[in-house]
Amino acid sequence: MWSYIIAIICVLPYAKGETRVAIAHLQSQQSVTGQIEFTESAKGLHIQGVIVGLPPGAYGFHVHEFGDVRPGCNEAGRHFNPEGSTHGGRESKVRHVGDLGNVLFVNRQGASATVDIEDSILTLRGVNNILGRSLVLHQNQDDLGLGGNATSLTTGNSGPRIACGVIGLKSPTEPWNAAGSIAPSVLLFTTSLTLFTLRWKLL
Ligand SMILES: [Cu+2]
Repeated sequence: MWSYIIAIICVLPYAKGETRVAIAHLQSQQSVTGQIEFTESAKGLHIQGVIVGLPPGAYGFHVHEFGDVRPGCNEAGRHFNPEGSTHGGRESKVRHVGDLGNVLFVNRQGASATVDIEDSILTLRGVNNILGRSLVLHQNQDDLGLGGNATSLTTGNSGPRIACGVIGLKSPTEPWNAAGSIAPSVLLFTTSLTLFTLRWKLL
């Protein structure tokens, strides 16, 4: 009985899921820059940020499969698509996991795009985890798979890639790097020793 209680107390801090936040800094060979954050929420993932450097208009916006963001963004691979689906929009029934539709640049003291969306498909853990992949902004509007040709069903005809950034973990701090925390291996050893001692006392 006591051994179960002590084991639960020891493991509880590690069983508690902490909210993860990721970040991507968009960079380009032109003057396009942006900072986008991804925060775990009750609805999935809350994606927020601002992008600057393009004229007013709609521009395709996706998570691509690789985090290789060399200039030109051509090494980022295709859209992140673990289910092998056809391309769509963020609210389409059939879509790539990485399909985020378009961002809209408006002319407010110089054009900028405010991103503020909730997505129920993208995650920061599990099969649809986007950590280590890349966020890509395209030169043209994404037709969301409704363009009536083959490329519409793969890329949305959104054209060349003009900015990209790696999606990296921002928080929380990992247990091995947290001041005052106990490494999981030490915790396991301590728990085992406690249970072993108690067992002898109770016999
Ligand atoms: Cu793309």
